[in-house]
Amino acid sequence: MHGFKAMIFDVDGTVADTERDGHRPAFNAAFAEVGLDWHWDASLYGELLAVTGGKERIRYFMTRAGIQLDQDRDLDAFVADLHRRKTAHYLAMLRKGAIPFRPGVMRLWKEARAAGIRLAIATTTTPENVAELLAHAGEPRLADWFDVIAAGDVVPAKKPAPDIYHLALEQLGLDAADCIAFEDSDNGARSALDAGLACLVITTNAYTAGQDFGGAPLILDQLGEPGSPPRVAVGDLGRSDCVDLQALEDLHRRVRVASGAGA
Ligand code: XBP
Ligand code: MG
Repeated sequence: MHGFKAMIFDVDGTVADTERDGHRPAFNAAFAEVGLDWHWDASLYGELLAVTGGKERIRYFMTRAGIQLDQDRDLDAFVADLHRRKTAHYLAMLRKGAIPFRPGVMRLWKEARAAGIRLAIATTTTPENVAELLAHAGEPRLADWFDVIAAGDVVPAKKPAPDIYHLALEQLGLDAADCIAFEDSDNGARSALDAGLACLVITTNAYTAGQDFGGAPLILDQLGEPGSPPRVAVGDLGRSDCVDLQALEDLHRRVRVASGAGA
């Protein structure tokens, strides 16, 4: 018995490093496709990541840049069209296997399955993006490993709002205290913590290193693999040299004790 019953994973930045070399060029390809001279370089994109959701990010960029459409243009339709084009480019990249998983993710999912621990996804990204990422990870029918895939516009408010984690917990039929969340960003951390997921593992990336993760109990640069340990910024892995079930068991117990729920 592992004390916790499910792992809930964020996708972008956590399962795979999708933003700088995945979503970002897909956005730029969509802009070029419709003849816009917009170009999101890596630095600007890092600032735009403050807003989750591709459609919301396009609007945020337009507001920041003071870009307004002609009076007779429908902004919603314009943004939706751009985002549809962007998603097509992103899916094409995924189909080429252009974006690998981060270290330790597949290993941990296999450990969870072997131990009867349930798996779920709670992400802001478009559901098709999740399906395609999982379909090209080299594991047949990987999406079937997940009891819940909560993604995209299915909730009224995206991260940092807790909505998507509330939905995942509801669909799992589990309490937050029985689950561990995995995130990469401050927006994601706030979403998970505000949904009551105090047992939170953060794997930072180039865009999120140094952000404030709201007191997350374990912050590292990756999940690691046996013999290839992560750099641990907050918390510890106990007797493990990577984030494995033993390390997660210890973490979950420490968080429960700290919350007064007992071991
Ligand atoms: C990250 C996001 C998404 C992606 C772009 O989601 O905020 O919006 O950047 O994907 P998470 P879409 O970290 O929660 O996985 O364009 O499909 O939104
Ligand atoms: Mg993320």
